[in-house]
Amino acid sequence: MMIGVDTETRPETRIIPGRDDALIIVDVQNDFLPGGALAIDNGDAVIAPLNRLAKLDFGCVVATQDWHPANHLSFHAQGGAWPAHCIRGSAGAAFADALDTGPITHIIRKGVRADRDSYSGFFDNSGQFSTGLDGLLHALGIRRVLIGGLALDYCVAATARDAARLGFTTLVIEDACRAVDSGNRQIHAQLSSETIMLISSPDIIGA
Ligand code: VGL
Ligand code: ZN
Repeated sequence: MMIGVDTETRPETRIIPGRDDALIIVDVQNDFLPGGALAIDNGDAVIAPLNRLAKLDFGCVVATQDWHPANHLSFHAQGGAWPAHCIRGSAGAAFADALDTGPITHIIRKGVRADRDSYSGFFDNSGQFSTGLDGLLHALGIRRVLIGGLALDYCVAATARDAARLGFTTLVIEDACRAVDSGNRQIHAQLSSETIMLISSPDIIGA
């Protein structure tokens, strides 16, 4: 059915969360918030919309955690691109205090091997090692995933691309994300493909 006049840039969307939908909360951890080791501008702004969304009737609410050993290859001291962050078990790796962890049904830890990085919540960056998230979602009968968190241009993007490739209907909730490079407009165009839809939380009934 054709709808509306301004549907070319943003298709009209009314999303009703149900049992075959998963909410995936990506890396809402202290080190990615203002004051953290790898702080993302306004990273804490994702928490309020995610807390509202997590209360809705999803089949599961998955939270990912970047969970690195102290000698992780992504750290500057190892020749990597990032300052040391999200060291497993540290305060920086903990979920943000303001994140309501009550509705979270499953926690997926990633980047756990010293010799691999994993932006995606599904696989390491080489695609070789699964976190088990794909099998979990399939076992729970999930068909559609709604994704928010940090950072839009790294771990959210990688998680969304894998979800779409794996056959899940994939929605990225823009106002529930913040990017490392907030000036990068390309990421929005890259993400709004035929297989990934950018939505905002007011599109979701009840949020
Ligand atoms: C992330 C850089 C390094 C992220 C994780 O969560 O987007 N970015 N590790
Ligand atoms: Zn990391």
